[in-house]
Amino acid sequence: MKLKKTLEKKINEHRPRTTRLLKEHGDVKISEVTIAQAIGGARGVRCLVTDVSYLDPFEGIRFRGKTIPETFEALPKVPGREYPYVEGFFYYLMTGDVPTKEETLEVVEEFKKRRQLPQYVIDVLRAAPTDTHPMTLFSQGILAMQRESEFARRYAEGMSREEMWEPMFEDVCNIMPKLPVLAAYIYRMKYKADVHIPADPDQDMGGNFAHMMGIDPPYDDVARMYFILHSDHESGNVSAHTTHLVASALSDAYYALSAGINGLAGPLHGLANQEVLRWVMQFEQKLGGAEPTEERVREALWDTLNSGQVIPGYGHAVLRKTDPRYTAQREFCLKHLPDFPLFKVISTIYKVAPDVLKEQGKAKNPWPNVDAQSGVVQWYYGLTEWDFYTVLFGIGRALGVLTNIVWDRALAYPIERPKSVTTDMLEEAAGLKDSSGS
Ligand code: NMX
Ligand code: MLT
Repeated sequence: MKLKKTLEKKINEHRPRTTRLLKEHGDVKISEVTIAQAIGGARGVRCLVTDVSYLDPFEGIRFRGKTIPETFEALPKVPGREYPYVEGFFYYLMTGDVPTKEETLEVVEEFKKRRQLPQYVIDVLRAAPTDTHPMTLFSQGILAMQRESEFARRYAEGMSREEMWEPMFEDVCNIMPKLPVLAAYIYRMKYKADVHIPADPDQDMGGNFAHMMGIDPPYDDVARMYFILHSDHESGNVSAHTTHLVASALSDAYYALSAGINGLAGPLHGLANQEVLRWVMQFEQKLGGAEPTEERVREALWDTLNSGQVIPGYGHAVLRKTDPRYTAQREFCLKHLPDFPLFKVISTIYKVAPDVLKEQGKAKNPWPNVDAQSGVVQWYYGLTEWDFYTVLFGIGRALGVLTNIVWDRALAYPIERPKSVTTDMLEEAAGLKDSSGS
């Protein structure tokens, strides 16, 4: 595969940069840690390295240096469709090179060969109680396939650190194409009377996902847009960090991704996309047919805050403006579904919520994140089962976190192991106590 050859070349070019930084400039400080950061979730502590994406608080995400519109513009598009091949984007994330149409199609064909789900995964899914959350099934499905790991097999045989990126890459190329198939199986098992649709040999990842979900075009393009937008958000977010952390123990990609997906399933992270829809539906139920005016939305948002809950889809640990992933999906809605009532409610929340959060004065970022806008697009195209939404996020997120762990092995990043301190030590550092404890 051209992708693998290009990646190998990039890795060989990159390795001396990391080695030199480590050997000759390892003492240069790039961050300091305060007590607030140690207690407060390491917010703002610079202690992770990735070149796959970078998140500027005001500009938002850049994938390999390109903004979202630049990324969509640069990559080869599926003929007759608006959005690029997900496979071409995977090539781009992995190497930093925009692939040609031929290079993209080579990945499309390779992924088709590797997308078949083993029967034992289906057996695992079917053994779960019917009320099992789709994220649990998704994570279990990934973990069940760990026995296929090339990385684990090669490690057991004995391999050098320099070689490790290669079986990691193979595992990643085996996992990635199976994820949309796994997701579609879970969806149809849970919500579509357990009636399944076989893969279409002529379709790329986005197209085949829409087909296996049983949702007509342009949902194929919605899937491509969605997977690319959700792929990566630098390295400190819970799903990326967890995947990286687990892989740093030389756990393989199956173990690491399954763990990352478990983190994504938290309501302060990826699960916020289902929470947004749940919030809107509860709000509409309470309205009982009355118009969702700005005043009524404001009242409902205050009720949420006053009952000690967060407004889902708003706020961010790094961003300090409207998430450009929100904007990209809002623009999609303005073009394709401007009059959809649910979109109007989401837009009214966008008008009102930032001022409510500013007035409350707690959230450092009162603006919406990606999750505030993603559910309405899904709902419009018929995917109304909101507890499935985070699985969609998980397929997209896998593109980024799996790329990162290939590079982690290529650059021989060591096991991650930050140091902890005790509360006594913090009190001593703050001058509240001397070392005798008094
Ligand atoms: N609604 C109500 N309160 C909020 C919100 C919000 N949307 N966002 C932040 N706060 C509160 C936060 O709980 C904290 O309260 P306290 O001082 O009582 O502990 C205070 O504001 C300061 O928090 P921040 O420093 O602004 O935010 P932090 O970096 O700790 O957390 C999030 C970031 C994203 C977890 C937080 O904004 C949040 O809970 N948002 C709602 C859930 C959500 O949309 N998550 C999805 C994030 C994107 N993703 O896909 O992962
Ligand atoms: C993400 O996409 O991972 C979220 O926006 C959370 C984050 O970046 O912290």
